[in-house]
Amino acid sequence: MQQNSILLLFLILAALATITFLYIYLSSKNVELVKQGMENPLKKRFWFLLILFVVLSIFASVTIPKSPYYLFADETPAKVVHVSAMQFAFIMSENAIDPKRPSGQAIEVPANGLVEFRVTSLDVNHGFAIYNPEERLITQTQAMPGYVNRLRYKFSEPGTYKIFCLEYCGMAHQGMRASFIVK
Ligand SMILES: [Cu+2]
Repeated sequence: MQQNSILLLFLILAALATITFLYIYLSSKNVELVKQGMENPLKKRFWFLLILFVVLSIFASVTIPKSPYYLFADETPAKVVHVSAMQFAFIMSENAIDPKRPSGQAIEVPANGLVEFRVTSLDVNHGFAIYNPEERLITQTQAMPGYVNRLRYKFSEPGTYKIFCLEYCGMAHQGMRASFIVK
């Protein structure tokens, strides 16, 4: 119900914006000035927008497939790690999650193998950010209640990797951290 009214509001605003732009476009045609011999400014604008559109389309078609959403999309992961974020901890398990029974063992993942993290949250939105042994942020996703976000990565360097929450989630947010080992 609420979604429908938001969609309706969006459609009304989109229609208003279209009418406004159409009005500006039609009122700026200056037919009289063109008749008097002035160069039609709309032609220049048309070519500018066409070239801009072509350049941006080429740019987008090259860069979008390289976005992390498609990273290792057609490979089977060597290891799957289930992650449940909660105030104020990460529960990580090699089996599908049972939040009442965390494994307690440190998670180990293979170096150079494809690792898939299946990340969700048991309460509010959290961040799931992985830092390498030099404490540089290398990849991250959101932990959201009701959703499982897949994060795929290949860790080339063995060592202890840290996980921090990057989404402010409450009073003890800064203490929300975990780690795993790449071997
Ligand atoms: Cu947090």
